[in-house]
Amino acid sequence: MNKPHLLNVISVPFDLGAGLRGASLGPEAIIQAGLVRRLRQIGHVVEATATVHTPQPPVRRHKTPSPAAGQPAGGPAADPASDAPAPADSRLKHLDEVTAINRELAHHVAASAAGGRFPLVLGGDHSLAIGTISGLAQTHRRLGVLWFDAHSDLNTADTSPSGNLHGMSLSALLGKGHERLTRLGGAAPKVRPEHVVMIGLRDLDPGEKALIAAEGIHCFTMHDIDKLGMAQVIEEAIRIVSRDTDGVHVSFDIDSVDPAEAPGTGTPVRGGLSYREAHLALELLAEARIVTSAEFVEVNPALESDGRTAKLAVDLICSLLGETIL
Ligand code: B3U
Ligand code: MN
Ligand code: MN
Repeated sequence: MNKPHLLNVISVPFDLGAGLRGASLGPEAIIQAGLVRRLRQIGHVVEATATVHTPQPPVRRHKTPSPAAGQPAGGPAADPASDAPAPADSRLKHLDEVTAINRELAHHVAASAAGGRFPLVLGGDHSLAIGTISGLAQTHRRLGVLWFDAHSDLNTADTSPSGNLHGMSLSALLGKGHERLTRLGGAAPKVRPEHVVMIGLRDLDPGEKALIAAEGIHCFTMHDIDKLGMAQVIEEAIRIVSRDTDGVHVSFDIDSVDPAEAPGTGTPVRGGLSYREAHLALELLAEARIVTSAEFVEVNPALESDGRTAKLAVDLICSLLGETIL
């Protein structure tokens, strides 16, 4: 295997950036599925695992006044009687909580990266990429980002159909959107569009498509993957994210994988990566030895009974970190 990494596993049980509760149960499920033992078997040194907390209502599996697992996370309601556009903040659900957790997370990740560790963040919903990548940006001035996702997470308050901040994290990192998100943990932008590659896309909103075109963001949609094959896609992606960069981060939304393999996620979309396509992508990245940090997000154990999506996340993390078949 590659040189062993000194790994910091950073758990973030937070799900208020998503429309459904339950992704906050993801880190514990991934750890319980044997992550740390498997990483040590590969030969990595797993240093003390940290959990990043801020106050949020507990996820309940039975009916209570607070949102139940798998139920809408709520947020400020729009006034249907008013035609006037709502001020930006009221269309950003749980902005205070998302800002607070990401500030905390950015500190943890920045300290880990500055100490030469490999930060491995377990979410939680994908709004956490704001904290992870803002933390990384403190040591990596020119970070390459591989964003695996069914969605592009490039909405802003003006384009989002939902107001859910997990659909706005990448735009915030590119400097588009609310200042509290774009300037979290340092000046905007945290990453440059030419250093971002998106893989697995199949469900985009009109404003997201416009931003991709305007910024020239490199995208490999499911159509491209079908046509080219994952090996070629990753070869091209590696070339793009290693050109003129000083680190490469993998932001892996488990909903990039087909719901047949990853049903435990809040916004599943048909036609995703097969089990082997997902593994091959991460195995090829491990072979290329370019990845310096990663996050795995949107595992929602409340939406399934057999824990298979958390187990899949463990398998995928191990592929990325150098576990081989032989
Ligand atoms: N684009 C939609 C849906 C979505 C984005 N990310 C997830 N879902 N997980 C939105 O709400 O922004
Ligand atoms: Mn996402
Ligand atoms: Mn997604």
